[in-house]
Amino acid sequence: MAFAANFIWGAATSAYQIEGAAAEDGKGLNLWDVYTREPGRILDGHTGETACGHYRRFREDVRLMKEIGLQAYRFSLSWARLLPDGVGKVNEAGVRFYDALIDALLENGIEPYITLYHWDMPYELYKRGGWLNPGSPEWLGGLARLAAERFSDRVSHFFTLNEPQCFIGLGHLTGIHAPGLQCPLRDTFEMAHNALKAHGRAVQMLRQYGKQPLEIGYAPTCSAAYPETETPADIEAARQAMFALPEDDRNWTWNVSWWSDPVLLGHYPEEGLSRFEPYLPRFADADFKLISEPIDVYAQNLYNGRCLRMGKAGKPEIVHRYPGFPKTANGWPITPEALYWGPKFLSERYRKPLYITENGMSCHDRKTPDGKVHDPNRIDFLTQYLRQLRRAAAEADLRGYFHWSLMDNFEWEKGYSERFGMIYVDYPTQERTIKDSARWYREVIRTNGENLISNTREPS
Ligand code: IFM
Repeated sequence: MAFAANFIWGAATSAYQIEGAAAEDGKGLNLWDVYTREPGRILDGHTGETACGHYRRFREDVRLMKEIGLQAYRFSLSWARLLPDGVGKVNEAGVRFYDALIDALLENGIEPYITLYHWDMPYELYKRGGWLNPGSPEWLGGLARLAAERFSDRVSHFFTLNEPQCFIGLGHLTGIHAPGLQCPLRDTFEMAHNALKAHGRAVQMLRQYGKQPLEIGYAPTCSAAYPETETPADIEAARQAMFALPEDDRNWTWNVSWWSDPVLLGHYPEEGLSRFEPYLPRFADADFKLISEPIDVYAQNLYNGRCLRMGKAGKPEIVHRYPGFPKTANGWPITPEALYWGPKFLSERYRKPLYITENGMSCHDRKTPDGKVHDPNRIDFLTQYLRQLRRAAAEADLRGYFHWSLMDNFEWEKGYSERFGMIYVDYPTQERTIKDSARWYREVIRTNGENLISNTREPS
């Protein structure tokens, strides 16, 4: 099976991770501006204040995207750049920045895909209770309306939330991300519910104020489950594990079903309603109508997975990784199977067209004396993963793939120590260098993935 002829090949970023210009042209403070200034929060005290300087260098970055041959670029809106207080007065300089970025993309034949929320809540809204405030769905609705009114004449692809698992779990349970809280479980379920309602409200506003028919999606993350062998029993074990809930309640956000069942099936999973009962707020029936406001596409960020077999007791059992199992520079396992089994199981359950909106790896990249950045590990990683995705194309309605990331950037609590980009950024000079993987990706795009299989065996 091949990728569909209209399959989209792109790359992704997020505002706080690349824009910089944290205090320029009327931008308000967001959670990350405040959090990164606290000693000890971020490796080596890094902040996103300057990041990749994309706010000033976006034209150069769009030129590089064109050189790589990208068909699409997924970026997020800095909420506080557009609405410094989160609601109310619009910062026109912020609108002008995104206008110019969108125009530059279109002039270069690159389709813009906007993510509304990639973790950078305006600080003024945090002071009002953040996601715990029952008004938070309306706040995101306001951002969605603004985005529709100002950008949807030229942009027709929108995603609402990026990885709610992370901004609730890492931000409010473990506290390793902004705002750095370790909240009671009860609060986090209420925040999650508000975030899901915010997703629904954003969908409504995009539809109502969109200037053309829009393709709207939702972009959670997951670790896919894949079977040890392709026997029906192991496949079933993986399928069950893919949608199961973590055993440790304080780890509850790391799952697929709590975040996606309500959006696509209109209810929380039964298993969760009984397991988490002691922590749950009261849910109104009307909430589920809002949360499951119809969307057009499902978007999945997907980096790796877990191997499962069916145990003797008829229960899924984890197959532990052997010593020396391949891993990325930040220690994530390299499991290409995730890009076959993940899309397959997600499509079976949710029956929606699917984008992979993030996938990639952190490598110890550096510029060598020949002036280049050789990243064979990334090419190998992507070759293996994309072959599996190509296999999934036979069983899932796959619409596109966005590499994470377009360029090296601020990797949250790890600062600038992790390099996920296809473009190398030398932070002291802000010089960009296209890595070998980007040149290779250009060929993937040009051949619509056919070069992934030339001279090599198809994955079985
Ligand atoms: O950099 C992050 C991104 O912001 C969200 N998804 C995972 C990426 C790599 O950690």
